[in-house]
Amino acid sequence: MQNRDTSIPAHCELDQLPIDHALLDARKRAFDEFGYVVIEDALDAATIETLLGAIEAIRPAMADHPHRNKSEGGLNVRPVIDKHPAFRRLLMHPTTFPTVVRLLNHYSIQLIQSNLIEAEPSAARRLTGWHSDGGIPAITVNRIRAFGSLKVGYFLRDLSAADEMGALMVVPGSHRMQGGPPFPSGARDPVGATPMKVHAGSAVIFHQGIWHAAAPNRSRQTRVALYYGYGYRVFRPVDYQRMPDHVLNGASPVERQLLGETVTHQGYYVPTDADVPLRTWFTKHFGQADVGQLERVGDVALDH
Ligand SMILES: O=C(O)CCC(=O)C(=O)O
Repeated sequence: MQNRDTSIPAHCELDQLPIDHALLDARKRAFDEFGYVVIEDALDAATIETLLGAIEAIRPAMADHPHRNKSEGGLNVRPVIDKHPAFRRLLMHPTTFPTVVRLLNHYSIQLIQSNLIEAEPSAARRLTGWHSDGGIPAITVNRIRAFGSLKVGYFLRDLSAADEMGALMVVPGSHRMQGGPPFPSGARDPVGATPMKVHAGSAVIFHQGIWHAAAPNRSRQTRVALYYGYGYRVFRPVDYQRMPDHVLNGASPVERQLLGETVTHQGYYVPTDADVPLRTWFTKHFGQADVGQLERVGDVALDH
């Protein structure tokens, strides 16, 4: 396997990101209803090869990583974005990033996690059981997860040939179900469980509230997935506090925002334009974002 990392551009210029409003609106409707959207061919063959090469490049150093899955082998590394330039370059990938922004529908967002998970074949275990995302405590409204984040799952090997190849499974619409989907007595999977039988290079973008798991992997290949989570900056990141300098060095202002940097004292909570340079691009393409009532707080002249 060649360890090339040139196929993904080092920087993605915002103005070069393709914006197809009809497509993004359709994805938003599907995401709101079903809790996920599939983007086929999100990664081209050269990019897949680059990423698989990067995984091999980090494998020796990561073999003893504390988050490695001990039960079945395979890598489980988080964050992964700081481990190789190829992972860093997925931060604003042109095929997924406009959709991420449209679905979150705001500019005050950032990367909250990045995870490489390999699921090796196993007759005995599935790698990840059923859950929705969001940490402790779960923030719910009427027993439904509040929406604060989503994940982009990139799948680097074909998972289309059978149901049990370690694919991501979801219960469509379960982000809107109070208390989650029903599990029939004795059943392994909840009602509606659906494996994402995607081709190599596909991305699945899913709402944090959707119930999901990894399918058992009874194939002969390791399932290789990269998950990049994005969320509103009023919440904490999942798997880092501050990105290392080697990741931040050379990053554009928007990339620094997405990598969790801020400029002013309350920049995560009541951001100035310097804290959220993505705002200019967002407003140009998607209009004014919701700012609640907070822009009225502050120095208000009494005669107005
Ligand atoms: O694909 C997997 O192994 C499960 C991923 C998952 O559950 C997650 O990212 O929250």
